[in-house]
Amino acid sequence: MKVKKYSASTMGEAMNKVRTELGENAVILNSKVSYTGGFMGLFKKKMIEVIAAIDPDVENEKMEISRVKTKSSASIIQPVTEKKEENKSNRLVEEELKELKQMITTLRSKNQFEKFNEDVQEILFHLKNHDVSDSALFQLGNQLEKKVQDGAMPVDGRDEWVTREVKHFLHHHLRGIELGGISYKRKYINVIGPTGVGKTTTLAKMAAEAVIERRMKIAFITTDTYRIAAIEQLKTYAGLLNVPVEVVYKIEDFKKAIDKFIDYDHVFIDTAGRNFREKKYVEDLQKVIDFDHQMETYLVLSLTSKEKDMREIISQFSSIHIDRFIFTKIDETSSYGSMINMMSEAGIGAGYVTNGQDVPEDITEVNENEVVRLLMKGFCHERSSI
Ligand SMILES: Nc1nc2c(ncn2[C@@H]2O[C@H](COP(=O)(O)OP(=O)(O)O)[C@@H](O)[C@H]2O)c(=O)[nH]1
Ligand SMILES: [Mg+2]
Repeated sequence: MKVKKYSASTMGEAMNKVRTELGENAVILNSKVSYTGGFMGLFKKKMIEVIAAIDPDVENEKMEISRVKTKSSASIIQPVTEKKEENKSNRLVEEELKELKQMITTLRSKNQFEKFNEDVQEILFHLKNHDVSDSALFQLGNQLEKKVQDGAMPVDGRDEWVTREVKHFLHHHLRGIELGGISYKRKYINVIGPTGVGKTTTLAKMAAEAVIERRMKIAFITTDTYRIAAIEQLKTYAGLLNVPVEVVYKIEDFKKAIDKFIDYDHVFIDTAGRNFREKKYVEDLQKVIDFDHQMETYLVLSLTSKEKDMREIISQFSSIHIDRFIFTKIDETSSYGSMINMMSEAGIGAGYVTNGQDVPEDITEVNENEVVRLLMKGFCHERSSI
């Protein structure tokens, strides 16, 4: 608290002094009139004495308030877009919070695998993280639970035991479904699927294996004539492998290409996403190639897609018999369960998984061991870090 005394000949003058020195918020504590000087009671000078004070804390607080006021009034004149952005991000944060709350509530309220032994729960949660379907998980859970109750789970080497059991389960779960890459029993190898999933890149990887490792005489045909870049892309790979390419615009070109490659071991056919959605294309092509005996068809799906979309794609391409799936871009996801779900739902096995853009190396043929290896990724690590 700052206290000061002011003297002036008039009250107005005194107040002016106070205002100038202490500001508008000064408080008058006391004021009195006094007389100075003069002679024998005459000619005395009237003086006004004022004691005023100011509290610095109050002053600071007021200054803060006035700053806040300035800020908020500034926000009123913010550009509308900025305001909208702010509202949008607030809404997003609110939505995320809501989602998180829901997740916590779900986690708290039910552990869907609680009826199983803890060791069983652990593998089920691991596979659930991979998005393996609940129905498969409950089947696996029931089987494992029984074995655990019977004391079949060893104290040492539990991870290995669980891995073997998962493999055993998948063997049954996917029974009757053929896994594995090109059989080399059919001349034409055809990749179909939506644009951008990796058909051309994968076809080049598959062809490279035939040329480099199997020393086969192969050729490419492309019917993806919608984009110049798509033709150039395949021509580049063909150039690297030193094999011919025929670009096919209409069914007559197809006939000519087939004649041209009559003495080749295999012909790898690249397609545009839309080809096999067009009934006419399929009908025309069927007149030239005996699909059942001469063609092996791979439907390419990206593992980065949602399962719902994969189902939709499978049904869109149902005009043609699909021999096997190829799951691409597994390097861009950490959950591989959709592979199992799609295979078991559609009754179609997988030929390959691809894990990168590099041709020819980023491709692996699928077998049971590979599926289990992918699904168990991180499981042993999780356990040892507990
Ligand atoms: N990360 C990743 N990218 C891939 C993979 N396979 C293909 N791609 C990329 O996906 C994009 C589309 O591939 P492309 O073969 O042209 O697809 P298409 O339209 O189905 O023929 C290209 O950039 C490829 O390099 C893969 O396994 N992993
Ligand atoms: Mg392509």
